Amino acid sequence: RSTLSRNTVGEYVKPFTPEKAKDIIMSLQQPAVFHNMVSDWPSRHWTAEHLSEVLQHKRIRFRMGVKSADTVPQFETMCSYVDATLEEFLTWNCDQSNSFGPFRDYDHSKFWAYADYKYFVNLFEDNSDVFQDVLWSDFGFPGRNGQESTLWIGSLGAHTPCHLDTYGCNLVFQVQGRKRWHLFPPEDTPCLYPTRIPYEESSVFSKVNVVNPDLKRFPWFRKARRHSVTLSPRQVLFVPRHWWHYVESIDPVTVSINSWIELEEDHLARVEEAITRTLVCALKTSEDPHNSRAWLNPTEVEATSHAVNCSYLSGAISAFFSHSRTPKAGEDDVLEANGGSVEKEGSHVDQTRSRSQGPGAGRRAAASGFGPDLCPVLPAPEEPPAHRGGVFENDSKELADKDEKHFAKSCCPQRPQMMSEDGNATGGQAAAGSAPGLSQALISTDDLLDCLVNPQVIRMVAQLLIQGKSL
Ligand SMILES: O=C(O)CCC(=O)C(=O)O
Repeated sequence: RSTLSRNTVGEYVKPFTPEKAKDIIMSLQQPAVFHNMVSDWPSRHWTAEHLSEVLQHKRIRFRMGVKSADTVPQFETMCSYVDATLEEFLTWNCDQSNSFGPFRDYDHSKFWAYADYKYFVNLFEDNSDVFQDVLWSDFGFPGRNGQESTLWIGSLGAHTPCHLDTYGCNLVFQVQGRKRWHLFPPEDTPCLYPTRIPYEESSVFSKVNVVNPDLKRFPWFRKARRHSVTLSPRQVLFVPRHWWHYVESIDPVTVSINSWIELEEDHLARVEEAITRTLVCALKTSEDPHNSRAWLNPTEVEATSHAVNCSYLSGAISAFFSHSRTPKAGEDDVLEANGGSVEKEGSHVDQTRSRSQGPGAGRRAAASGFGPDLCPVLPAPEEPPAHRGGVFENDSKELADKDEKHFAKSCCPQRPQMMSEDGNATGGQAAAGSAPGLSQALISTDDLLDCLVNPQVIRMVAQLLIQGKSL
């Protein structure tokens, strides 16, 4: 059990020095929870009530979602939005019969509200002193504070659909209430059915509602290795690079603060993101030039033109090269095309690490830090879907149970093949027997995009572009 110690002059002694914490963050390749690292941070007192006093009449945009256990993820494009003060939010959330104010159309028993992904710099523009209340320097990032942080305030059931962040790794400080995190490792990406629609730079969404999966549509999800953890106040979760996550508020009010830490590998990720943007914008604006809102996540300002996207891509490639010109001693400075990895020094530390130290070396190195003040988030034992789910009653429990049985029989250990050797489709709709006859609508723009901008395809395109420019 973790304990909090004080030194002889009564100051808190943190379990890890900033150097040690950073060492752990930079080498650990599995999620873990830090304890006793924020006991003296002023922001530990940032309850929603406190923030409503600090922010006074500031109107904040809340995402409104339905409390349901549908199998389809509630993407941000499907939600509605309410501009309200925190005080109005708290009134709606506490006095549930209240039918006035900006939330009047939202029955509290049916909806949740989420002021999510709010950059401090926008929220506290008149009050930047509060940036000092967040001290990521304790984790080995000197000078990093609220300026590089985002705030999340939600009601019971508020959640973020399953996605991975393409840039950086993440530190999340839980301030008020508890949140349940469902995490999946990057190697399980095919089992998460990645999609770029809705499009948002820096997020790859999963088509699966991971707390109530439709296993008939997404059979590979059965193989995904869920790691679950409940994050309580004063704990800090470390989310390693490219780990998928679905996050839900399981208390009446939750407040959390996070900061994404940039990594060397982000230079390659920026090239990949620029390629993705170019393809998504080209195809979606050709499909319907007037309706970008249907596919563009509300966090994106607008669909960008092809010219802008190409210059963004060129900029990302130049930045990639300018950050990988000087090789570090002992590392390859050649681009090698070996069918799966074309890497340049510093471009992809995951693989450099596993080449030089063997798989799992990062985990082992950090394992020395595990103990009462650093708890690894472990794979969840296999549970029937009804027990792993979100905070709401599972409407389609029976259906999911049936699916489980069906797939226990039919799911093979290898990933299903899309094409047989003779080139015929063997999986998905076309092989189902009950599939609709061939029609023009068989392949939609989104079907095409799902394949074109699949992370594995984009990785290969980025590598070919970089290789072409380095000759
Ligand atoms: O807390 C949430 O709802 C989501 C947080 C998240 O996605 C992140 O910190 O990357």
